[in-house]
Amino acid sequence: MRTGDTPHHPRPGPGGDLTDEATYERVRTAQAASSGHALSRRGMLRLSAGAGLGAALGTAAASRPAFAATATATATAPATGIVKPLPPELFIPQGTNAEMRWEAMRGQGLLTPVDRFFVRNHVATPRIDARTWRLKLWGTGLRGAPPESRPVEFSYEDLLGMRAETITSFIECTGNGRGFYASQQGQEVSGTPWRLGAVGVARWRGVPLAAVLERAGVTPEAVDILPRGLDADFVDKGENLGRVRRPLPVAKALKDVLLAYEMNGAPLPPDHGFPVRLVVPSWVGVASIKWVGDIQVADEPLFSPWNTRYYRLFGPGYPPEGSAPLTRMNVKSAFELPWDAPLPARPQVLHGRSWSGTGRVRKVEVSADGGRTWRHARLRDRHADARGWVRWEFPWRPDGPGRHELLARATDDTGASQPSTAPYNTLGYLFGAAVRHPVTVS
Ligand SMILES: Nc1nc2c(c(=O)[nH]1)N[C@H]1C(S)=C(S)[C@@H](COP(=O)(O)O)O[C@H]1N2
Ligand SMILES: [Mo]
Repeated sequence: MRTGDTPHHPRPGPGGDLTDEATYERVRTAQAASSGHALSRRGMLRLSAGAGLGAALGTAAASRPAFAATATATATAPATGIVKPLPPELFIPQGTNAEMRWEAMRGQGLLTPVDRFFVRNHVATPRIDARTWRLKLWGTGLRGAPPESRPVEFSYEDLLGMRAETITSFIECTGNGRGFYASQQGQEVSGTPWRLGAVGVARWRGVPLAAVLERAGVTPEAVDILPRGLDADFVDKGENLGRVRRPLPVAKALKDVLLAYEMNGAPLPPDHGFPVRLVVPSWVGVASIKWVGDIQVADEPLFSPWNTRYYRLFGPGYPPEGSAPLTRMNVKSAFELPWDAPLPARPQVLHGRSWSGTGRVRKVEVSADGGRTWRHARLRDRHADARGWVRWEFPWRPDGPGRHELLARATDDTGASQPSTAPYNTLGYLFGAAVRHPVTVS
């Protein structure tokens, strides 16, 4: 829920409602064609597949601004680069990332405590000094078009002094559930093989990005913003892709995006973006840039590897340059149970949660016989924030000892639901099928 009075009236962006994926792609393609940058689809594919995308496109990646040096980016915990403790009862290690164990949500309220909130890091968590940190806005979409070398600046104190807003929203990695493409569908995909624990819901407090953009002098001609993290350059198989950054349409930026400095009532922890991160509700997790250092505001479409070679759907049925850049997350459900949970052979109540980036969860059904029969679960949080999740309960009497497969599927108020198989894509994004959760009754 958005609190406080809300004087920001998001106007439709200059190219229509770019918060919708299909519109986004159509408008962007037209804009790219007319902007004189001759960024054809084929050209973009070539660039995104080859080296030096940022340099070739002349975006923020190309130049290394002097102010990058003001961030003190140092790796911390040697193994993962993650600062907070990762006790094995709460987390599953996933390289530089940490996945939440779903049994850790059992008995919790609507929020995911920070001690178990998943971490998705391209590189190590940087340690940033809030006293010297500055948020810098620059680019052709601001009045007077400040260059990167003389940006409009905001200190941490400046942001704390602006009118705050609080929202409850999930952040979910686009690859959440990716492991099930292989284990449940026999399909090979690349990327971190998460189960369902790359999602968390928190209460985020901060300044509406709209207020900061307005104060910085955003013009009606602005089209895209490009927030960039202060973590180290991301190197993919020997290729330096620069710092993590992903363009966001101005329409979405003005709508409901937060520059958050608090998570669940405390200052953002280092791993989740201290001092300030973006929270882009309902959208793919990568949009919520952590440790944001600067934001380019442009009067033309912007590109980075994170909206060209990643975070699109690739594979059979998709054009060579991929689908439109991914925007909203899909519908998912998870049981608050260990994987391969041992369960007693008596009547019991199963618990879980469902969430959706496309609407409010209205219905959850559970199958305890591998998907043959389904019964309604009881929703506990029908009126909870639509950008969070709902908890549900399902009374179950096991029909006997042995291995069972539990499935849950939710439907939101747009009618979006969870199919029995997820459409394949090579990078394993948006696994929205009902997950077969194994349990052993004895
Ligand atoms: N600067 C920066 N921002 C980032 C990332 C990153 O590696 N660097 N990872 C992104 C991805 S892919 C996800 S899913 C979310 C994860 O947020 P969390 O680690 O707070 O759970 O942060 C996003 N923001
Ligand atoms: Mo992600």
